[in-house]
Amino acid sequence: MPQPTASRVADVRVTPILITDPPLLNLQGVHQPLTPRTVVEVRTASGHVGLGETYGDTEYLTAIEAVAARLEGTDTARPADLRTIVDQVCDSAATLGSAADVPASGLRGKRDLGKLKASVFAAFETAYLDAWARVLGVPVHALLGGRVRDRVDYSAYLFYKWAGHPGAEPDAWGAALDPDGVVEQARALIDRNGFRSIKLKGGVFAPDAEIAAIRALHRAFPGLPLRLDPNSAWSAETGVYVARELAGVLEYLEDPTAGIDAMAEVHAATGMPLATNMCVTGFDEVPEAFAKRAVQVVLSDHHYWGGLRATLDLAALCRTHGVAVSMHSNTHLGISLAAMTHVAAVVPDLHHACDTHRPWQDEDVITRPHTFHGGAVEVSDAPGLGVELDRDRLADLHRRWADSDVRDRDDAAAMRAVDPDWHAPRLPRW
Ligand code: GKR
Ligand code: MG
Repeated sequence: MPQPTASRVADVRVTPILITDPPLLNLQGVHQPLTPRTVVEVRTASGHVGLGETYGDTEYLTAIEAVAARLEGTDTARPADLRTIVDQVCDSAATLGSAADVPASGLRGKRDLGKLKASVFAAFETAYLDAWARVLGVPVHALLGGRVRDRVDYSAYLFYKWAGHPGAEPDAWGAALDPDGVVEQARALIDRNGFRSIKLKGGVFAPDAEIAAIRALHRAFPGLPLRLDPNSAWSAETGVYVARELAGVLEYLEDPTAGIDAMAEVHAATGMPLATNMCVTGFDEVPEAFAKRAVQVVLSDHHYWGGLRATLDLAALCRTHGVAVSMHSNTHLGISLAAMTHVAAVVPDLHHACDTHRPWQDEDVITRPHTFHGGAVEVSDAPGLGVELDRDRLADLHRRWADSDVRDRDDAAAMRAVDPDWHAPRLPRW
């Protein structure tokens, strides 16, 4: 048995990094050449190190650094103490300044203090669970209740895309700006990773152009489940139109329109299953959305739902109400993918492949980046998350952060490099 003090926190390190990102297009603009992430390390008295990875934007980094300074002596086996500290830090306006009242916007639904707390808690909870599991010599999924599958399926996540960032050489993926380009991109992602379902990020071109791209994918990959996600770019009326055009072609339509009422309207009119990572992104939004039958698939994301255990709570809630659960993703590296895979391994009724941006990143901070076989990541039984930090790589990516003035992800600003008048469109755009 480990000593009772073995799981106590001796030291915490927070490392902001910048990672390269291709020019992926979305409703708001385009991914910047460099995007921030934060890596959290929690070292226990026994010398075990637990890892967490999350957003790197200033609002998160400020809170994460303030929390990190108060964690020494807490017990990784008692995340409740962590929650108290996160609450205290995030409730202190002096610590957070204007980060506490960011207006609702973006591609991940509402932004409020509760969601900030959930995100900050999640970054450390993953590291605590990783550390505690390493102390015990068990995988994280064992602490979450035990895996019910050996592999977790992910989908090919397609983006409309420029050939390269403005002023830079084309990248290896090339451009995808029409149905042929989208099909070619799908083929490249599937050839390399074996994905068995496909998601297209929409909201970039007018709905008919995106309908044409989905039809082209349907012809090129008959039988593969397809999804389209315009990030709420459409009115309810346009959502109904697209849902009717793509009936029988889509597995589900993701966030066709903004808000619970409009989503409910699209579903009621068409019967199309609707998924969301925008109109239900916190537990407080669940009752109304489920009562109005606005969503049929909730896309969980431990990074903002409040961690790995909260993800399981969400899955249980969805199960109770006959709503499916799957997983949302944002630009991320291997620590996040490991955490996503451990929690997905435990959810009993996961019937849709999870999203991941990971194939778009060509660098990582772990020594043995994951590979996808048949579109799936194998669930690790090694202690903790089963990944080890590549400290040289982490130092390189931190140096890049220190040498740069990029501190926040801003897709609209990146688009202004090409179109100086660009601003994220008012909704609905179509
Ligand atoms: O990476 O451009 C992107 C996505 O649009 C991302 O920011 C979204 O949060 O993938 C996400 C989604 O499913 O809405
Ligand atoms: Mg989405």
